[in-house]
Amino acid sequence: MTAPRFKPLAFTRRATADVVQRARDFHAEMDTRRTTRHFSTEDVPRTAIEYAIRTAGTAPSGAHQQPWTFVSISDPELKRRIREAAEREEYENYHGRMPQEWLQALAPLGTDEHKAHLTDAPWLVVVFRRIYGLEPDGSRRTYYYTQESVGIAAGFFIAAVHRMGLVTLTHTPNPMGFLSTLLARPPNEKAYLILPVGYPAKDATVPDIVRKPLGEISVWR
Ligand code: IYR
Repeated sequence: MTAPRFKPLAFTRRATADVVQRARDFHAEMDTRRTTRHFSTEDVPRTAIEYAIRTAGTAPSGAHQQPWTFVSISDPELKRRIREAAEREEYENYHGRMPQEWLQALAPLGTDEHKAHLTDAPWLVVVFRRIYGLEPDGSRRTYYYTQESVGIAAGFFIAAVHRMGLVTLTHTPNPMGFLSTLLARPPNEKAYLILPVGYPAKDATVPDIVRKPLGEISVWR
């Protein structure tokens, strides 16, 4: 057993009015975030991606096990192979594997098996979830709450990308096993999400949909 070690919390105390104003400002900024499927091929510096990953890495995680790996791909040939494999799976999804109810749920979003974002975006960041730890001697270590932890980290990543002035898309090709093969990931990592990152295309569009208002997503007691 390792004994806990503590240090003072680094914390900036803000006046209540500032708290509310900062809450408002952050919401206003996040409310302009949209998921688009239309990316420009324009380059984005690697440093920007590195900072988004660093931000994701600040997420809380079960037992602080940080069960995530971010694989960033800019190599056009590898992006092409990922797109090819994703489109092959998605063709099956849209032409028989997805039940009618699912296709109906997606209809307003206009998604289909064509995944141009996988080759247009200058970066693909594939988030892997570590389902267990591997010790140097090869033994397994149980990891806790990995779904929640990686979900939170992905959320931080998405917020970071928006904040820096770029766009991303939460893409979950199904099944995602091909990513482990193409990216040579170890058996304790499972692909969780593909996040293409870049500038939006000049003619990028988004579905004309609205977010639920506060009253519909909150309960107060
Ligand atoms: N994975 C498929 C289908 C898909 C499913 C949901 I739920 C979405 O919100 C969007 C797409 C695809 O990537 O097209």
